[in-house]
Order: sequence, then C-alpha cells, then structure tokens
Amino acid sequence: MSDLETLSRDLLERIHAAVDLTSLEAERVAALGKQGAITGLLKTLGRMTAEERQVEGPRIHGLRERVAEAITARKAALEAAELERKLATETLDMTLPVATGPQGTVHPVSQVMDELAEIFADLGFSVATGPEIEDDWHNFTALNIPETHPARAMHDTFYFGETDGERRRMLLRTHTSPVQIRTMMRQKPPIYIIVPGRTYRSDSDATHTPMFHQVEGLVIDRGIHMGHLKWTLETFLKAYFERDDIVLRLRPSYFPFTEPSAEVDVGYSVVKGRRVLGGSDAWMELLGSGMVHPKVIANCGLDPDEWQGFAFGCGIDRLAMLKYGMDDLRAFFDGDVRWLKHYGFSALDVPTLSGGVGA
Ligand code: 2NL
Repeated sequence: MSDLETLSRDLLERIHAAVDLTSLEAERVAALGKQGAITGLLKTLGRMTAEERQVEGPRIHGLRERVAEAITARKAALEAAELERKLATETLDMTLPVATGPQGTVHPVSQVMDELAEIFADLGFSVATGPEIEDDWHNFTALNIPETHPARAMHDTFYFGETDGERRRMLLRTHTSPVQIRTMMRQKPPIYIIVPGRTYRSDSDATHTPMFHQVEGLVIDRGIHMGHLKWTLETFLKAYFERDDIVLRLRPSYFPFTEPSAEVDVGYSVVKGRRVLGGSDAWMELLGSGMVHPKVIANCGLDPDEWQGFAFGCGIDRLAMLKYGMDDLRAFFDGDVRWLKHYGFSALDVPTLSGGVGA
C-alpha cells in the first residue's frame, strides 16, 4: 500500500471515530489546517516536475476532497445525534401556570398625556418634544427673563456645575417653554403645538415634587387674539373633564413671556364634600396663559408685526389629580403597584374622542 493510501485510511478512520464536535475539529485541523498532513502534501506539489505533478496532483487533491467530505458527514451525524439526545431528555411542562408577578399598568400621568394629545389633535395641534437638559438662553433669556430677573430665582433652578463647549451654563428645564422656543426658531408659522413633558425645580413638599409634569400650548399665526385663547382652553377643558358646563374666568396676571397675561380659573361646586368641576359656585386656579410677548417672537427670529400668538401652561399632575380624584401628589412618584392598581389604566384604555377620553 502506498504512503498516501495509508494516510487516507488512517485519517478516515480517525474522523469516523471522533465522538464529539471538539475532537472532530481537532482531526480537521490535523489534516487540513495550516500545519495539517494534507496541507503539507499539497505544498510538495510545487517542488515536483510537471510529469510527477500530473500523477500526484489528482491523488493528493482527491484525498483532500474525500477527507473534507468525511468531516462534513461526520459533523452532520454528530449534530443529529446531539439533537436526538436533547429531544429525548429535555421536557417542557405545558401544564405550568402563566407567571403571576405584580402586573404593571399605564400611569395616570401617561394616560393624561395621551388624552391631551387626542383632544388637541382634534383642534389641529401636534405634540412637540425637546431636551430636558437646557441652556440658560432657551430656558430664560429667549423668554424675556433676563439674568437679573427675579423669576430666575423664583424658578429654583437646578444648575449643572459645568458648562458645555460654548461655555453656556446648562440646567434642567424649569418649564417646557424652551421646546416652544426651539420650535419657533426651526419651523415656519403657523404653529399649533402642545408640549407635554418633565420639568424640574428645586422644591419639595406635599404639593411640590422636584420633578413634575407640565403641558404648555403655543399658537403662532396671523391675527390671533385673547378670544382664540379663551375658546381653545374652554373647548379643551370641556373635552378633558367630559362636561359641557365648564366655566372659565380669566384674571389679569403677569408673566415675563406674555403680554397681556391671564390666570385661568375654572368654576366648581362642592358635592358631598368633594369638589366637582362645572358651574361657578367657586373658583380654582388651573392654568397660566397670555398673548406671546412681542420680544419673545422677535427673539425667535420672527416679525412680531406679522405673527401673533397665545400660550398657556399648567401642571399635568394636577390635571390628573382633579380628574381621577387623587389627593397626594407624592404617590405619583412612589412606584407603588397597589396605588397603580387602584388608579392606573389598562394598556387597552386608549383615549379617543368618540369613546370618551376618560378611558
Ligand atoms: C403656568 C404658566 C405659562 C406660558 C406658560 C409660554 C411659552 C412661550 C411663550 C410664551 Cl414659548 N408663553 N408659556 C405662557 C403663560 C403661562 O404657564 O402657570 N404654568 C404652570
């Protein structure tokens, strides 16, 4: 028997004898790897005469092919055997009950945000969002609140110790207004947006949390006046509280970014010791609002003689408490599943105007 036949028998025997994928791989490397026996034989072809090569070439290449085929076949057999072993030994108990851990729900704040988006979409508003880490200019200066303005101190701002690359002082936005500023600078009017989102102020007691949720609305168009503002808020609150007898009272007020400014009170009555919105027995303050200050419009690169608008803002947490009857703001942020079970919403309670936004 020639050396080549001996080698062939030896290699094929070893491949058949490989008991698992690891030892089969070792055989592959020993035969076909860089230092492998067959690779070594292939290298000898280069040193042969043309005649020798004509005889030896097909023999060596044939051997390489047979060995490679044997490895592929052995690999398939080993894998099939492994699958058979698993199928025979591994079992799945189909009678096990479904996992019953604590079940989450949609948070009331998320529910109210969805309701706001639905109601305002019907009035032609879209939802805008933006960064929670802001710079001084977008959060204050553009809104006509200069460096020395007491409103900056009033906002109890969380400042970052460092500045960004342009040496701007960064902060956690104290209201969602910087998103409206960014929208006015980016987008050509007319603009009809609401901006719901997280806001931050260094304040913490029974009625204040350092992080809270705000929604602001902004309209920029031609010929906008306070009448549009009042109608929009009335239409929104009637849809939100699902009552036609919602009455609003606008009181003169002051914000640096609106002129004139108005505090919006909503009428309520007391039924069995609970405040019920509707009517005008008594009033509670619900929103801040006004006509966008011409300086704010100009700061965003728009001509205040051409474009006017109104804006408003209010707390989402407060809107949720009033509608769904919670009395402690802090419970909103405890993440207590029992509280959520009581007040939370199913993922399928999607607010629609036709189905009633109250879920
Ligand atoms: C409040 C008062 C308000 C605004 C927010 C606003 C935004 C821009 C321009 C002008 Cl970009 N105004 N927002 C206006 C009036 C009141 O919120 O009491 N929030 C809880």
